Amino acid sequence: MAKLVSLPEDALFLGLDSSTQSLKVTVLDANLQVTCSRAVHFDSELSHYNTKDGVHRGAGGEVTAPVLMWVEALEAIFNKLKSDNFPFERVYAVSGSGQQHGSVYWKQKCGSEALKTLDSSKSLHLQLKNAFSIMESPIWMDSSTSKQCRAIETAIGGPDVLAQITGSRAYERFTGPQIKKIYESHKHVYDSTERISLVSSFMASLLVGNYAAIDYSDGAGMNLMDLRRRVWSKAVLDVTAPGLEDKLGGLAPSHTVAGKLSAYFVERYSFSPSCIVIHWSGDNPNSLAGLALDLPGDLAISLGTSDTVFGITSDPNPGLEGHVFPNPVDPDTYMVMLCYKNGSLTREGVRNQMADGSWEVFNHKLNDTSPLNDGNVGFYYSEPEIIPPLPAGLHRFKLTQVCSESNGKPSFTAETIQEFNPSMEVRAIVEGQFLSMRAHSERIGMPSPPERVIVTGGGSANKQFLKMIAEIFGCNVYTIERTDSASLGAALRSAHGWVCKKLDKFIPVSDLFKGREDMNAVQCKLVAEGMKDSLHKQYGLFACERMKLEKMLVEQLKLSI
Ligand code: XUL
Repeated sequence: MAKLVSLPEDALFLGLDSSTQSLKVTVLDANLQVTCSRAVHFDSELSHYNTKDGVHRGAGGEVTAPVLMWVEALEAIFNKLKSDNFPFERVYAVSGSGQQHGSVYWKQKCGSEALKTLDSSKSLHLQLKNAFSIMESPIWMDSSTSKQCRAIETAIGGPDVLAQITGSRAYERFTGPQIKKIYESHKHVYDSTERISLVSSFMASLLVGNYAAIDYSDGAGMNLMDLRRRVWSKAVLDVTAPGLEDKLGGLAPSHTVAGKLSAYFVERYSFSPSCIVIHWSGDNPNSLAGLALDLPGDLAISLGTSDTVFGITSDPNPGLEGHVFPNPVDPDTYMVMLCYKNGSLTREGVRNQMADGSWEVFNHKLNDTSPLNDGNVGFYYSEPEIIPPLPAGLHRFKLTQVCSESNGKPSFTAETIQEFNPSMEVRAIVEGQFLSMRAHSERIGMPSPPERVIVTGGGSANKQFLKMIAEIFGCNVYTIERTDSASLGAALRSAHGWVCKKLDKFIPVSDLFKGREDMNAVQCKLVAEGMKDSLHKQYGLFACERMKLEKMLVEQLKLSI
């Protein structure tokens, strides 16, 4: 029987999630059971900031959010807990999750000064209204920095060199290109900035009453950090903006302590003065923690508006697609992430056209066809895709296996096809999406087969999809019924960080789960069994052929992959 890591009986651990549209909180007790959760919705509850879906959209792809709205949301959520008579004094640690890549600019002389001299009888946002050099923070939805991305990549020696150093090629939403744009277009604002925080480290700064370091996992979403050495890359800083290192401050392992909760919150809400703040991290790293992925080979697939794949590996291979971040709950391993733009809406488009808008009909059609779809493969992009970078469009091919070549390996010919029948079309879209996930996750360093796949998001309700994922990936597939994996992950990281601090050493987060198998985060359900069998092997060959077709399409459409 595994030894239980004991937590004080009365302890509560808070996980906040400052996401694009809301601020949420999830509270765990000493058995790591969720005892309470609350949320503040930006558009409706802080409507004076006039956001739509939590953001302001400007010209040329600019997307920002008001920094003071995030501050006010923090007050609002604590006020809600206060009116619920929440026992703040039992909270041992707080951590959090922030939408990745978004950045906050603290004004010279005003920022840290304001944080350090907060008066607990006054509201937080009023005291911080002059603390920022930029009131509108650029966020992950911003796509206005293509020029800066290309300039950084060229100056550093190419996109692959940047990916090798930082874990990702340059992306418009990443913080380095965003900072470069501010430096180039508003130099005086850049010069008047004392510290640049990420949304995650910004929220942690509010809680500790001082500038908090950026954690390794979220730091890797900036195109500025040396992924393996976990320091700012001087070479990349030099091609981004002058004097940047001083403005970024330090980096810290995600499971470590950012500081004690500031007197402001202790006095205003009656938190215990010994309550600590564990470094915040990005929403995707927190979700990885919230889904209890903890071992190399664990993979999660979220089937939503966009599809996201993330997993843990000890041997990442950063390249021209996807992202590699340090694992937020294990400094020795890495988290890989792939974001697809064409997810559920594209599947629904095919369902509407080919299956009378019904998932039932869609699934019948899937059953009419067999795995591998008689060699019929398709690429379905109703939106311009990121993986691979292709414009909206449809491409259909028929693969035919030809006699083994002299080296004995099977080879294929591919013929362009104009139309598939509805059943083929239905299988081609889903099989194509999952084959792409397998091929790209292997390319970025996930083992084949993975240890297990956890499927979340709306699409995880479709049993046929789960069966197909098990066949394609060749491993068991599980589902987890949680919609708040980021705030749950933050609450778990809060407990994990508190234990590591108490023991004065790092312990694997899985040690926390031992003996607590009934807790929400680890309660995943086996929904489909998969095997490393001949079908898995055959799908592997198809995945390779698909990658060749994908490369050809990218070259044909004159876009660099
Ligand atoms: C990840 C990304 C989004 C945001 C959403 O790279 O840009 O998932 O983190 O909050």
